[in-house]
Amino acid sequence: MPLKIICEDITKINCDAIVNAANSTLLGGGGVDGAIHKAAGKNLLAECRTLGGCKTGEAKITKGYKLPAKYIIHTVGPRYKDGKHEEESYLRACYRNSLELAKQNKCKSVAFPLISSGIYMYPKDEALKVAVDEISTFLFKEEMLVYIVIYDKSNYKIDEKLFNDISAYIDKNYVESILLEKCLNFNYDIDFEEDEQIVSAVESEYKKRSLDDALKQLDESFSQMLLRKIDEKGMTDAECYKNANIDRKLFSKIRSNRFYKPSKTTAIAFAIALELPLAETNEMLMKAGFALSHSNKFDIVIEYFIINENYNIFEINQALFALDLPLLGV
Ligand code: AR6
Repeated sequence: MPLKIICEDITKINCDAIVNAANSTLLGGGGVDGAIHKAAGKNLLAECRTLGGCKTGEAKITKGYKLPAKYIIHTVGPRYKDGKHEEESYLRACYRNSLELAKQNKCKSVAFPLISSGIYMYPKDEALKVAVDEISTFLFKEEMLVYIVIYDKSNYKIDEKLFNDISAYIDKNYVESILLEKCLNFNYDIDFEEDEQIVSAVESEYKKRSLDDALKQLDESFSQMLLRKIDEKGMTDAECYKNANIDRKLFSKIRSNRFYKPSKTTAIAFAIALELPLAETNEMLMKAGFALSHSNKFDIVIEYFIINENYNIFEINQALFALDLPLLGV
């Protein structure tokens, strides 16, 4: 099951377990730890006293008491000094051990704060990268719904270079598209170069196929195209829906109903999972009644990742989240 990034107070989340960024005494503190103890009530502290503390990178579980969550998994992140004191491997261990504990306790859904990224000073963009990396590795093997909970969105950071590249791409294409619209309204002549490139890529894709194949594929539905592409790529169904950040149940629905009409974000998620180039992505989207356009920031960001052949859905979602745009899959 998928990874979701959300903006929330973790104490309000209704899922099987929430994770606490604790300290090694497990007896409460500031930040998210303080908020969790406050919301869960005094019985949490009483149970924590019986646990004998917890080492950095390890995790222990308690009941959720007054929280909507059934369990609290307490993990102790590293204090960030300079990145040369095994901070990253301790932080990775926090996610791995917490997820393992959730699995042992049959949790189907777990919510994480960005461990170590507050009082322990781990740089937020790097903390996020570690979180996404460890959680997505876990989700390729296991079925679970995992949330990364961002408390203070204004502090949310993705890799600076990526952010700047995407912003430049949006500026160029979005602004051009708005100008184009204005020019068309005033009947100015305009060079349609980039959109022509897309049209000619689609055309040449069609030319490569025999007429027979092309005719057959004309009335192929979204679901049929998806299953054909999975076969052609030699993927398993699970590889495809996991790479698409889509849960197994939704995939089964699409698989069993050839007329299933997915949402635009689901359709794009599958195109990304299949690593389709732009022309084929548009072809697949058309089957579901959608298209990528330059007058929509979301579409431009998707196009940016496809053109740069970056098909990592979790990275794409981090960027979409940072830009307040809808996420793929989930
Ligand atoms: N919901 C979700 N996230 C939150 C919440 C909340 N209610 N409150 C804060 N955060 P921190 P650490 C975010 O400092 O860096 C404690 O005293 C916050 O914005 O809580 O691992 C412990 O006892 C930040 O991104 O934990 C330890 O001594 C993230 O949670 C020490 O702090 C983690 O920030 C642990 O420090």
